[in-house]
Amino acid sequence: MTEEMAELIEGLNQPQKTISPKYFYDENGSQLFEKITELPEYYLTDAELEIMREYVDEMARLIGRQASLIEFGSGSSLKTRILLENLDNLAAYVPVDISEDHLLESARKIRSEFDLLDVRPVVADFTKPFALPNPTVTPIRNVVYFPGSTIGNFEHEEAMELLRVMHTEAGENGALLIGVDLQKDPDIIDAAYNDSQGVTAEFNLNMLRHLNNEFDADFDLDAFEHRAEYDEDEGRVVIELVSQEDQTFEVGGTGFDIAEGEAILTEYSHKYTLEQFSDMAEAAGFSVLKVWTDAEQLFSVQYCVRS
Ligand code: SAH
Ligand code: AVI
Repeated sequence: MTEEMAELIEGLNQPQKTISPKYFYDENGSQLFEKITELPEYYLTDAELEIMREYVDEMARLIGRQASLIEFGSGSSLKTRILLENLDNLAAYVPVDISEDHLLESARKIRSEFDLLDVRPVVADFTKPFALPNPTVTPIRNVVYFPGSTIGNFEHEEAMELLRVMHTEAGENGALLIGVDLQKDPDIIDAAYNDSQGVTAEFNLNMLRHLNNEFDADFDLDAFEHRAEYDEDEGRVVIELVSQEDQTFEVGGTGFDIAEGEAILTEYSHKYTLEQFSDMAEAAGFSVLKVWTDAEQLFSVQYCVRS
C-alpha cells in the first residue's frame, strides 16, 4: 500500500473522519480554486493583491538583488507575477506544488512571460521532505514565498513544522514572505466559504471525485453536502462534507460506514491575529520584520527573517 493510501485510510478510521485538504487539488480542483479567487465573497485574493501592488517596492528593497524565490503551493502564481516584475535580477523562481499539470502549465506561462528568468518547478508534497533544484546563478538570498494564507490550512503543530521547514530552506541569510488571513467580522468569513454561486461547495465535493478517479474510491457525490462554519473561539473555518444518508463507501479496497448527518472534515482555514502569527513565527525561529495590511485590515503579508 502506498504511503498516501495508508494516510487516507488512517484519516477515515479516526472518530472524526478526516481527509487532508491536499486532495482538493487535481487539475479540476486547481481550476475550481482559481474560480474561488474570482468570487466577490472571497475577499482574501483581492486584499492580498491590493497589498502586493501597494507595497511591492518595499518588499523588493527588503529582498534585495539576485534572490532565489521559492514558492510553496504556487497554484497559478497570480500574486507572484507582481514580485517577478519588480524584483531585481532574480537568480531563480522555484514554484512548488502538488498539482502537477497545473504547476507545469503555470511554469510554462511564466517562462514565456519572463524570458530571462530561471524557472524551476518542483512537483512535491511540501509536507514531506523534497529536494530543491540548484539554480544556475548562485543566489544571494533564498526567499520562501507562501501567499494565499495556505498556512491557515494547517493545524497549529503542522503549521509550526512547516514554518520550521521553511526556516531551513531559507538558510542563513534567508527570509519568508507569507500571506496570513486575519480575524475579522465572522459574517465576512462565513460568506467567503459559503459563496452564492456554490463554487466552494463544488470545490469541496471535487475532493471525492478526485479520490474516485485516482485513489480507487467509490464515493457517491450526490450523497454528501458542503458545510463551512466559522468557529470564532478557535479562529478557524471548519469545512466538511456531510453525509445525507446512512451509507458505505470504499477507499483502496477498505470499506467505511458513515451515518446520516456525520461529517468528513476536509479542511480548516485558520484566521490569525497579528500577535498569534508573530508568536508562531518566533517559535519557528523567525522574527516578523514588517507587516503590510490592506486598507480594511482583512489580510496581511509579512516579511520574516531568521531570528
Ligand atoms: N498560492 C496560490 C494558490 C493557493 S491554493 C494563491 O495564493 O492563490 C493552495 C495551493 O497549494 C494549491 O495550488 C495546491 O495545489 C497547493 N498545495 C496544497 N497542499 C499542498 C501540499 N501538501 N504540497 C504541495 N502543494 C500543496
Ligand atoms: C488555499 N486556502 C488558503 C484556501 C482557504 O481559503 O483556506 C482554500 C479554500 N477552501 C475553501 N475556499 C478556499
